[in-house]
Formats: sequence, structure tokens, C-alpha cells
Amino acid sequence: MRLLHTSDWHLGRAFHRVNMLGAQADFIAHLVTTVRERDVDAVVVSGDVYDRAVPPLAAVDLFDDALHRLAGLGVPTVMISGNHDSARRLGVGAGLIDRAGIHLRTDPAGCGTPVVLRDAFGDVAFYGLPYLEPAVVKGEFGVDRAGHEDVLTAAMDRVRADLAGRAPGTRSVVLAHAFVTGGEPSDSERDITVGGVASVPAGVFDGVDYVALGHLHGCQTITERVRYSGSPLPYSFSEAGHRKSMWLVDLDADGQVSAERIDCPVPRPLARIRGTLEELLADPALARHEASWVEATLTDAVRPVEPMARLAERFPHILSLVFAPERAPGDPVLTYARRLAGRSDQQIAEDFVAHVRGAGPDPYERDILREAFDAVRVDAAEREAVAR
Ligand SMILES: [Mn+2]
Repeated sequence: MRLLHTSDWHLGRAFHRVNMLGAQADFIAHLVTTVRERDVDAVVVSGDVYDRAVPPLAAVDLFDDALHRLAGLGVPTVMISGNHDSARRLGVGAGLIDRAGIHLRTDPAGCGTPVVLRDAFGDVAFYGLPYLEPAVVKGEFGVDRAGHEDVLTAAMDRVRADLAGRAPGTRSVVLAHAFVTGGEPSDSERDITVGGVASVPAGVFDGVDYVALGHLHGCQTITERVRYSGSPLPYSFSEAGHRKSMWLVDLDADGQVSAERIDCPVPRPLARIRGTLEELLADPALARHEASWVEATLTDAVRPVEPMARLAERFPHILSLVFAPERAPGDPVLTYARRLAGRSDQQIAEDFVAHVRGAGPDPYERDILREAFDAVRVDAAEREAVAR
């Protein structure tokens, strides 16, 4: 059985001020071509189809077009909702399009009910685990502690129980949208930390042949059988070093995995450049970035006049400007953006408390902050679940 694994399309998302719909349409065309030319048996899409709960109409049209083209090829597709999708909105009509071979899994109650496809060697059971927001689904899974590991373990217990009841030799694929420990995040995933913990150990997925992950936007291999495809396009400059891809996975008769990396079309390369304005305008080595989407970090001690306009004369596709004045070594003054870079909301809040009071939060206060951040993020998902 040959699978094509992709995720995190984020249809409708822009990259800085650039509308990415054209690039997203080019990716869909590339996906369809790959399915046809590489004799793919099934497509798996591991969440974050859209960038937000209520996507722009042009993104809905593109998704509709993608579904028609995949159904037209007669190649079954299994999809789950991610943390950016509205599970209920995405899931509308799921029962109907199921008949066209598009299996959209957005309901946590369906975790233990696979889509069963078949090849010359027998059955392959595909279990779609939509993004599971712990506070929202803990009732469904009957767990006391609502953390990512608790709910994913409960969901995987259902998967293993179902699999145990199937014919010996049944191969299995799980789709999940989660942050697995050891994975490398970028700046374009939305934080899913719950109770101070964002990630789950890869071991929760033990017992299945292949785990097609979504959520992290870099293509990466956690283990031979547990992989992220990453997003097909960059959505932040932190992805400048990524090679955007899909996994073409062959599951043999015994469920052994071999995977080939398929490159996605590159609409325009990314470049992060750094120096004083005069250096960036003059350095011949930067000529290769003149047609790239550019983020420039200016190290001038004094902010130059109209730096964006001047840089745009050499780099017409510059999208982002960062000021990071070079200071004498030991000078503690940093820009606000640099002080916040790479820190969680929780850390920033705790440091703020320490800054204004002189002492950081005690354990009790830390819990209150943690609950508050969880509540803000869960709120929308919870309201949706209540409406269900
Ligand atoms: Mn995503």
C-alpha cells in the first residue's frame, strides 16, 4: 500500500503581506500530479486544512476543488481536523463525501473506527484522530487529568483494541495532530500547551505500523514509523531552512515502512539577512537573495532613515524588518522582540510578575497563570463542543 502523507495546508493563510492562495493552488496541483504519477493508493492529510475556524471563501473554494480532484482520481483520501480547523465546520457533509472516497474524521468519538482499505496483501486500517483538545474531549475518553498525553493515550487504547479484534496481519495507519516530544517546532504553529505541557512521547503511538503526524511545520522523522510531513509552504521566516515536502510511504505485506521524501513546489525562496543597512545594500554575496522573500535584521546602532524603502530597491520582495542594534558586549539592553523570542506565554507572564514585583510567582500563582492561559485558548473549542 502506497500512501502520500501531507498536513498543515493552512489554506487561506498569508505569509506576511503575501497572499499565498496561488502557491497553495500550485501545491494542490502538485499533490494531484504526484498521486497520479506515483500510483498512490491513499492520501492522508493530518490536520490544519484551513488556517482558521472561519476561512476566507477563496480558501473554501480551493479546498472544494482539491476534494473534487482527489475524488476524480478515484484514490481514497483520509483527513482529520487540526487545532486551527473548526472540527464541526470542516466536518459538515463528512458522511456524504465518504461515499466519494473522501474520509473526513473530525469527531473524537470515531477514533476507534477505522477507514479500511485493501490491497493485494490484505486490509490496512486507517484511524483518524482529529486534534484532541484535552479539556474538551476528556469526557468522551473518561480521563480525569486533561492533558495531551492522557487523551491521546485513551484514543490510542481504542485504536489498539479495535486492531486486536481484526484479522491477524491487518496493517494500520494512524493520523494524528499533536506535538510529539523530540519534534522541532517553528514560529508558525499555534501553541497548544495544556497544564504546562505541549508534547506527548512518541510511545503513545506504539502498536501501529505508520503514524502520519500533523502540527509541526517542518518535515521530520521522529522514528522510522512516526513522521511529520510538515506544511507544504513556509508560514514564518523561521522556516527559511526548511525543505517543504510530503512523505511517499510504502507499507509492505508485513507492515514494514519505506519512505521517500517528495519536494513541494517553492514559490519563492526565503532569506534571513543581517547587517548594517549599508552592508546589506553593498554586500555582493547577498546578490543571490535579491529575488527571495527577505527578512532583514538591521544592526545599525542608530535606526537609519527609511530603511524599508532603501532595502526594497535591492530586495523588491522584502517582507520583514527587524532592528537589533549592536551594543557593547555585556550591555544587557535588548530589543523587546529579542527578549520575547522563543519564550512561551507562561514564561513571559512569569517574568513580568518578577519584573514588577521583584519576586516571581509562587507555585500557587504559577498554577493560576497556567489555568488562565489554558482557559483563553480552550474557550473557543469548548463553546463549539457545548453547541454540539
Ligand atoms: Mn499547523
